[in-house]
Amino acid sequence: MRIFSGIQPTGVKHLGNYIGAIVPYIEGQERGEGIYCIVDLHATTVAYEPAALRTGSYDLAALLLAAGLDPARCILFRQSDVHEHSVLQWLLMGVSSYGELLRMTQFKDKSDKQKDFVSAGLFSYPVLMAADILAYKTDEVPVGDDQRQHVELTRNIAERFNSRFGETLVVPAGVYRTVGARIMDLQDPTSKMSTTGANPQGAIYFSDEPSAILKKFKSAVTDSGREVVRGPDKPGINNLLDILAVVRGVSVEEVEREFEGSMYGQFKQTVGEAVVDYIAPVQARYKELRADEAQLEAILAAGADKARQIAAQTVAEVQAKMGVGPVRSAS
Ligand code: AQP
Repeated sequence: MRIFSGIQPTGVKHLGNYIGAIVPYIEGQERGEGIYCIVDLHATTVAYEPAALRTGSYDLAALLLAAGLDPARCILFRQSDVHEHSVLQWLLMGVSSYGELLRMTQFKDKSDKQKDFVSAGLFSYPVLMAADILAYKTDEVPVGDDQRQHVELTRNIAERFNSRFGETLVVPAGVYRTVGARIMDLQDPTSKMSTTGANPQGAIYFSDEPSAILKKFKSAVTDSGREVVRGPDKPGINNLLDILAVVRGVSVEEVEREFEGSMYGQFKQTVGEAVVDYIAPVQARYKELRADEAQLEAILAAGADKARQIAAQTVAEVQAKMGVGPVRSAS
């Protein structure tokens, strides 16, 4: 069982990234061969600061290690260190259609946010993501719900390649949490919690102090009702129920039972305190690990060496099937 996922080294990671992706990564390294990639090339598709991108890879490596990734049990590496990703992206562009890329909702959302320049990289981003995944003959891709469309595209690309050139690539399955696959913005609970969200008060960042976290939950948008129960017109309460259920490792129904008859204010206070306690140990370990940049670089370099061996094999197979490069022996 091979598990692969990528995460961008941009901005400070938030509770949505943690619950939707990072926690499943940790679980993945217990279940199979986990391969986790800091996708710095993806981050170059929108406006960015080069110096912040470089240090962002160390920030993210430290956070992933603090959360529980263990380099002895999984492969953790930086995308740009393994050139095979970019080579495979180009090879897969020939089996990706312009029309399907145009339909990607993330491209539409992110291109709308770019003021005066939409890069071709932003448009072809999902093919690089497909290359990231397919390079490792991945079985499972743990991601948040917002990546569903990209995983579907990856499956289509793999199937199209196999039917045109012969069975070569593994068609991966997206794996999404049943609760917590889409953590919503605390100020606008109809939008996902996001690094590039409109209001920083809507996201819980790993750099937030406990007092800031409690304040954000206190001001979380709810509704005019009074009952702490799920409902179609209660996106704020639904989100807080999901968060508390995940953080405590219980079902949403159990949380509803506990807060029967409680006021929204009391419920929000409890969710805030639970989140503070949940992320405090990760925040503390992060500070220690982030202090040793040389050690982080060594872990990423060792991970890249392992990843390259697997990806190079896939690229060689793909090139051979496509008739790209010299004739190779069958070995
Ligand atoms: N709100 C969320 N709830 C659950 N999972 C989420 N993810 C992102 N937001 C939520 C998952 O986190 C993983 C890493 O995401 P990324 O760093 O590659 O960035 P992203 O998907 O573009 O999301 P961000 O961090 O919020 O950035 P922007 O603002 O650019 O959209 C992915 O598995 C993602 O599904």
